[in-house]
Amino acid sequence: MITGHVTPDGDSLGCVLALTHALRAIGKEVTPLSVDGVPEIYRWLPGADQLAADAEGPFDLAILCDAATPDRVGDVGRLARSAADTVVIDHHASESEFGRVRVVNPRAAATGEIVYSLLRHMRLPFTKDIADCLLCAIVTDTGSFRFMNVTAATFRVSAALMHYGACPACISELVFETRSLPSLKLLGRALDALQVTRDGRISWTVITAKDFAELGATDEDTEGIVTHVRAVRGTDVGVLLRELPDGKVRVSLRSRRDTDVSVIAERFGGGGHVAAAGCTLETSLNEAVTSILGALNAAP
Ligand SMILES: [Mn+2]
Repeated sequence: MITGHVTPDGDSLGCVLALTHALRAIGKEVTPLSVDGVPEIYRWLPGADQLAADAEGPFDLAILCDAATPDRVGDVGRLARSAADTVVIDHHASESEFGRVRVVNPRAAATGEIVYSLLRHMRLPFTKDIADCLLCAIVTDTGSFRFMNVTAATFRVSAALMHYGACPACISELVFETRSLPSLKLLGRALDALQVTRDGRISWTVITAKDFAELGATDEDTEGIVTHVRAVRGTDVGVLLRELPDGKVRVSLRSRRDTDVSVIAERFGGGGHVAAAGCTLETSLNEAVTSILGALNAAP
């Protein structure tokens, strides 16, 4: 079995599918999994229709992509725990020791970069499908090569993937420039409610359960909104808080560079990277705003 994390993104799905294609090509029997399904913007990924939300174990081998622990992959974490052997491929810095084999590189912009090196190293055959999946992983985790995590290696790997027919402009258009109508209306409401703290350091906004209901939108439609929240000139941190149907509050944090938002997210049981992190709070929306802004204000 190969799985990515809960609330999947282009990196986790791209890696799961690239590995699935590569391993099937050498005769391995693979079950690709994603507990939370596939967001609309990633349904074009080759093989996306084969991702299952659950499976029956036990498996000979569990591979976790873009996730370091069974907790991060949701319900199928139980299958990972009971698998005979385990591999973790990830670019998040974490204390976890799960996985007999751990291929973890926090300097990689995307787990897709690591998977590329692995496939190369194992001399597995590359196809356009695999290249599309891995370039999607890189394009999405770097915001189309705009984030601080991009390195020369990111471009070298991407150039190699283009050699196999993958197209960054096509992927950017599919993932970033194509949105549902409710998702755009949601962006409008989020920007309308945008606020900046008195010291001008933090810009933040909320999306309420009422907003979601009135627009017929889901949390999937909030993808990318936090980037706009952080865009206010002079601010260092952008925060998007949204009220989910189950009563919990999901928080996305983005920073330019002065604040390590992964530390803040970890304090509330979440995680991520220095410049991009998230967590979920089991409080009211107002309490969540107070807690998160309080923690950010206290941060150096
Ligand atoms: Mn990633």
